[in-house]
Amino acid sequence: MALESELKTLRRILETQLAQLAWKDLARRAPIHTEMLRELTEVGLTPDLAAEVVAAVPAGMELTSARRLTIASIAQRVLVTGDRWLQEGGRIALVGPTGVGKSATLAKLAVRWVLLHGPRDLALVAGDSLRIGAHGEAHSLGQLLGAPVYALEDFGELPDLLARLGRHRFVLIDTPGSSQRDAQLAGRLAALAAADEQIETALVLAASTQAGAVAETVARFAPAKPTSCVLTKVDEAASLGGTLSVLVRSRLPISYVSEGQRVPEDLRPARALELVTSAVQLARTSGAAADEDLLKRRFGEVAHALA
Ligand SMILES: Nc1nc2c(ncn2[C@@H]2O[C@H](COP(=O)(O)OP(=O)(O)OP(=O)(O)O)[C@@H](O)[C@H]2O)c(=O)[nH]1
Ligand SMILES: [Mg+2]
Repeated sequence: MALESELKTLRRILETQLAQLAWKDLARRAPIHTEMLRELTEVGLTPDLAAEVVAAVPAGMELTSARRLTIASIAQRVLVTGDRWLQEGGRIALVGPTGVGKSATLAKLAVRWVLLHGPRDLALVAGDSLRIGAHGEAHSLGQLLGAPVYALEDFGELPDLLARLGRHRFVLIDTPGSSQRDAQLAGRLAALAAADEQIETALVLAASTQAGAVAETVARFAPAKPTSCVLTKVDEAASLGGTLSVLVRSRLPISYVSEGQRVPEDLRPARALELVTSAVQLARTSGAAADEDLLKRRFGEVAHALA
């Protein structure tokens, strides 16, 4: 056992040294590629995505062009839906962790819809009725907009309700935020997904959360089969690259982006290039600096494949 652990340690030391050599070698042969790996790491991109994007930079390309190329190729991988909901309507259930901005997003979408199309085709559903106060919020919004509000006691009531709401072109369904420990969560989400084929489930994600937590949330809400996500609190995000990497990897398109509390101003349809550019600018203004050792460890192994 002792020998085994000693061998493991030796192996790790050897690997670290090989990675360092590979990184140094890469820095000598392909300085632009190493610089791009460094910058993308500062943006918060995950190593696999950074390496994939940098591998496509042709040898001998100058830095400015390399920057432009990598930004464009990340943007190509970021999926977005366009302004579909506000143009065409739909039956959208907003799900996500507590406090990420589901109800705020719903309010912004509802007000926008009324400004564009009037209140006639809009209906709001509060799946939130178990929470004290939430009921009232939804009702005052509905009253303000002149749109009906329906409160659900149980998600099982949803198919019947939606059948009755047939003529409404835009139905927004709010759901209560559930804590991680909520044992009923999976069942509730599955019921929601199975309730009606027309229901689109959108996962609301706070960009101010760490990328690791975003990945965990995406995995946790997978049973709800979300077809897109809304990225909120972009105004509070310290870094965007990690979250964008998670969304690229999970192939989850972004529908709308929220960057503030104002209803309805602070909501816009997601645009890929805009998001990637913000991620880069955010890294620049926050002065994020990638640690040299981290870079060696992360990219030493892939260095041979590059350049
Ligand atoms: N800065 C900032 N705050 C936001 C944004 N979106 C929502 N908020 C705020 O975040 C807080 C929580 O928002 P809610 O809409 O109540 O969140 P929720 O997901 O409905 O929460 P639960 O119903 O408790 O699960 C509120 O104070 C919102 O105004 C945003 O884009 N930026
Ligand atoms: Mg809410």
